[in-house]
Amino acid sequence: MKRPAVEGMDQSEEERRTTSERAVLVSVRWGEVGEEETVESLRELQSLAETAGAEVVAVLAQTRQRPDPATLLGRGKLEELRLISDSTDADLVIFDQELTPSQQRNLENEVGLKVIDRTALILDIFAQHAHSKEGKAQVEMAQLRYQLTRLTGRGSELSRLGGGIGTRGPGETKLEVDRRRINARIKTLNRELKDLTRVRRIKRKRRQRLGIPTFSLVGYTNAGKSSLLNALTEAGVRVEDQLFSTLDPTTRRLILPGNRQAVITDTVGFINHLPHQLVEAFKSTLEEVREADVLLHVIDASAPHIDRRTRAVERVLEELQADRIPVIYVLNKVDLLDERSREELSKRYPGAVLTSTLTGEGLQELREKMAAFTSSRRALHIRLPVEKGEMLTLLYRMGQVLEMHSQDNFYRILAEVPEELVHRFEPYLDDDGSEDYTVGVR
Ligand SMILES: Nc1nc2c(ncn2[C@@H]2O[C@H](COP(=O)(O)OP(=O)(O)OP(=O)(O)O)[C@@H](O)[C@H]2O)c(=O)[nH]1
Ligand SMILES: [Mg+2]
Repeated sequence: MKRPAVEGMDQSEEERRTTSERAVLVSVRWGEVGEEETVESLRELQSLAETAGAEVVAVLAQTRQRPDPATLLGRGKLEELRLISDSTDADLVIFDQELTPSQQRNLENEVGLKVIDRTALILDIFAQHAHSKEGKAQVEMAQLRYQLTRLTGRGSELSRLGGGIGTRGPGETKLEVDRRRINARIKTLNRELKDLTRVRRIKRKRRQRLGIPTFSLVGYTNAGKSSLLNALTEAGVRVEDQLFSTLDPTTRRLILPGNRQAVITDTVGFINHLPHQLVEAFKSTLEEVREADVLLHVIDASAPHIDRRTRAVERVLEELQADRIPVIYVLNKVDLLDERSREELSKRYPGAVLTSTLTGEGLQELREKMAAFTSSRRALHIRLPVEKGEMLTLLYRMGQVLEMHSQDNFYRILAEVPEELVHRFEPYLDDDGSEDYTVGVR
């Protein structure tokens, strides 16, 4: 709640946070980057800025042959930035592109305002949203690592242009510490995190010993992962229309059709250009993803440029070495789609489950698919007449198609099929070379 500032008294930290800073957004593009991509990226930067508590007062974009090494922006645009910042009474400038420490310094000198980049902004949001001990430690670690790369003997210049966005830590620690102290702090945090990771590992091992399959929700931030966890388990996890509302992993039990026990974990969302310091620092949280038996990749079906977001998520999964875990695609928020986009998306994401956590649509289908993924499965080579569309649908709905190509009037398919469905495909088994190995759940 916003309290009026009392005259003559220092503004409290809470009040300072709720008084929004006025931000100018800047994007400098070069090379082959399309117009559409720039607009989308700026829109996302705006939601990030607003999530951090800023008010966006102006946006400036420039496309150049190549970036200016000293300031990214060319001279003319730099002048324009100065004018806009003045006339809008801005407090800070946020660049969509990563800035080197010297570019940041040059820009701050030229504009006379605090200048931060996308990475610092994301780190700031994480700092505000970290609640648990582990979350705080991880964010602080990421921030210190980021700081460390930017310490080029410029002392405590950060304080020169004020605090606020880009300078906040998860505690109220100011980030003006020198390299030695940063390194010492990183060491302590490392130790703390190791202990916390150990506890989490023990719990996970116990589940694995009991043979309880684990699902992990992954996806772009704001796709509806926490909403889905709540809808499937009544977990009561915080859901908000803002970016990165979840940082701490939540694990819940759930009973799938056939009375099968499972657990499902919700964790931090991904984004385009997720700072690698964060991925690195959130290793223990993200271990939940790497150790899952099945991933539920939640996609906001109503968002623009879905494929780009999906790719961004997949890139992070690769970075986490989680890209070989079986995936169920969940196209969420379908209540916002018309019939045509639904059909188009179902074609583009074959086998995906269309859900709405708002109307409950698709949730039962998702439960069934999850149950199918937990039974042991067999890899089959299948030769299916093209007119057997319903069998293909079944394969996509309950199994996982690994390879498929058409030949004459047949599809030749390699797919993993739940044991209890194998008999339905027996008439279509491809004789040559059907090595059927059993794929079990760890
Ligand atoms: N229309 C519609 N909105 C939804 C649906 N599912 C979730 N939302 C909304 O989408 C927003 C984000 O939902 P969350 O569940 O917090 O998303 P998240 O993926 O956990 O987001 P982060 O934790 O921030 O990464 C909220 O405003 C939800 O109310 C849905 O099926 N339909
Ligand atoms: Mg969430």
